[in-house]
Amino acid sequence: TDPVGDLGGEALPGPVADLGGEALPGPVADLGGEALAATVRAEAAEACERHGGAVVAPGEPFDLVLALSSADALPPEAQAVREPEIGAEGFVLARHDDVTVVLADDPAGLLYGWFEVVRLGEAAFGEARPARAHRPALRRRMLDHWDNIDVHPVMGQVERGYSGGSIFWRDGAARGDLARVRAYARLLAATGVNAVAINNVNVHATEARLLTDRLGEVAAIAAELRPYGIRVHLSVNFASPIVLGGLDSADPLDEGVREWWARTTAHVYETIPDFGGYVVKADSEGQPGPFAYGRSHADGANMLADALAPHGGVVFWRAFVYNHRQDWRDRSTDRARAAHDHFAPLDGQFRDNAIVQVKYGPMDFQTREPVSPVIAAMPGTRLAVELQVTQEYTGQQRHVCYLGPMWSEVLGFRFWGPGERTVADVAAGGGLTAVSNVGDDPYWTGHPLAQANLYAFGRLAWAPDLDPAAILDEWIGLTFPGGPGLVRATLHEMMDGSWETYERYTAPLGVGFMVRPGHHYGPDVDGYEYTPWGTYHFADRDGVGVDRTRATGTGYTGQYPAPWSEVYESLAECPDELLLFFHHVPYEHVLQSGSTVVQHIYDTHFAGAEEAAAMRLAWEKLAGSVDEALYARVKERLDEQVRCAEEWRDQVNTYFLRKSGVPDAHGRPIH
Ligand code: GCW
Repeated sequence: TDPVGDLGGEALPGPVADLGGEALPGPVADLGGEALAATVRAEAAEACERHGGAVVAPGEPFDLVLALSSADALPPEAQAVREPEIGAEGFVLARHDDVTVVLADDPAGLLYGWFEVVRLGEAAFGEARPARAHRPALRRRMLDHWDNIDVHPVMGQVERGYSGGSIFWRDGAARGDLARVRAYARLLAATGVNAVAINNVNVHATEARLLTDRLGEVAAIAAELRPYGIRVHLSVNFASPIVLGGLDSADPLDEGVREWWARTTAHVYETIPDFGGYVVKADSEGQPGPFAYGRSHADGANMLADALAPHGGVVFWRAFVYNHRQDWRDRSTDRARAAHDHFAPLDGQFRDNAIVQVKYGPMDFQTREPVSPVIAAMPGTRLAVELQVTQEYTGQQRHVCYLGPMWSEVLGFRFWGPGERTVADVAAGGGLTAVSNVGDDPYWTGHPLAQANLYAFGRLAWAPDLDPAAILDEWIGLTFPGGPGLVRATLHEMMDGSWETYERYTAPLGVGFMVRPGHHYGPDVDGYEYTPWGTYHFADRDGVGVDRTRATGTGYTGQYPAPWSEVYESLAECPDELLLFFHHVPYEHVLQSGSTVVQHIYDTHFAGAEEAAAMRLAWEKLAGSVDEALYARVKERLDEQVRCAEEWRDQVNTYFLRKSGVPDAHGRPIH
């Protein structure tokens, strides 16, 4: 059968609400089933070994039962919590009569139920708990690795990676020993992630071949991820028919090209029957794409979707398309507009298994951006929202910056006002994806505390309305088990507000960038100001900010539906934290907070640097309470964070004092 075809891709009408996660048909091959069930059994046996207890045969007394709802002889405790439909990957958890029950319709649900028991720890075996069904809000919960097989001359092995080399690739090939990949799969499954793309979206020559003659290496990695319910995806090069197939075109409407993709994709599925699909960055930052043939992004995406459809695969087609060779003198071009300008007109033209993957903001993973209006503009298209777990613009895993609160704000954002659908509701049709922050570093993420971001991503993809502070609390409990209360309290003190701290000492009021070009670490206020990248702040002697209004600016505010099109347009109503994203204002402009723009810049930069120093003091109290090597690693990073925060403070404050001539109201030292 052809499950994707059943939905009639072309005909897909109507509102996003109709595109709910459940509607997208599942994978054809359920290869994972057996392997997943074996994983749950092995996990349970290992836990018994570590904590006492044993896995027993039916008929003997037990404290915990993990059962498939379809099992022939369900014990009465499990029968009691039965539901007509738990659904893919979901589970019911209950405790009654001193027995804890996990019941699921499929082995994946058992796996996630098992990890819920692990999360609860002893509490899972304490007081009675009424049966509660847990179901993932988003069907596709995916991490994209920007990993290269070869070490790229400029970007290194992992583009924007801050955790050492790749966990998948080494010395020009898939690692011989993939044990760590298996451990990674386990880690991800425990957070709820179920899909991974294993190579960079910038697909260089060597990596392009993963699709064809190097597919065996992909299969070897897939075999390690499968037992934990994680499906492998590949980033592919749009020009593959030329660079791999020897054709003279990659035109998506050319029959020979389409046939090449169909054949190549069929071969991928012969080798990896539960392969997830493709990720594509096309016509973006130098990557090839359909524009070369005068075709649209829908044409490009649909060609790949058609090749994948017979096998149940999907293509994630990125909406990160903009002109990266802009003339900085040209005030009419606005990079923030680009994704919407390119993609909104194509709504309704994408196949049902083509998912348009949209960065959460219109620019590029900045510390503070408005939510991308593309997410509201394509009701007839499956959309995935893309986050960045790797901290390219948020301290590169040298700074503590817990991103849970940012993502939670994004996912809970309501384009159409209170009571209306959230970003997470829209993303249910396509998924939530993020750039991974993991490498071959022994702590996984370079900065040990950056693990919390990986964990929070998976948890929010499963349940977007979870409270980020509660997620952090779970992570602390799982990472420092049995640690004294001081550890928990200190980590909350350091991390709960760390995103806002980072925001305070870096680019102000949503203006973005001001980072060193190229590597993007540390301050350089004018670093991008006269470059072709389209990321400007327009500071002059009178004021700062980008006029994106309809009245006098680039018109970007018009890409939002009401009420936000009005709120952002209005100087009085625009939220302070985004003011300079939407408006160019004089330095003495008074914010809603009552402060002027320039005084706000001084105040937040002094405060942010002080908060970074306080974070380090807090950590120092933990000497002796946490593992020594881990203590040292975090301490060394905090030293760098404090240094760098002061550098940011001084460069930004000095810059604006020199531009504006307005002194700090409190007379603090500005250079
Ligand atoms: O943020 C930018 C990064 C690039 C990246 C690009 C993208 C993989 O600086 O390194 O390329 O975004 O998202 O494609």
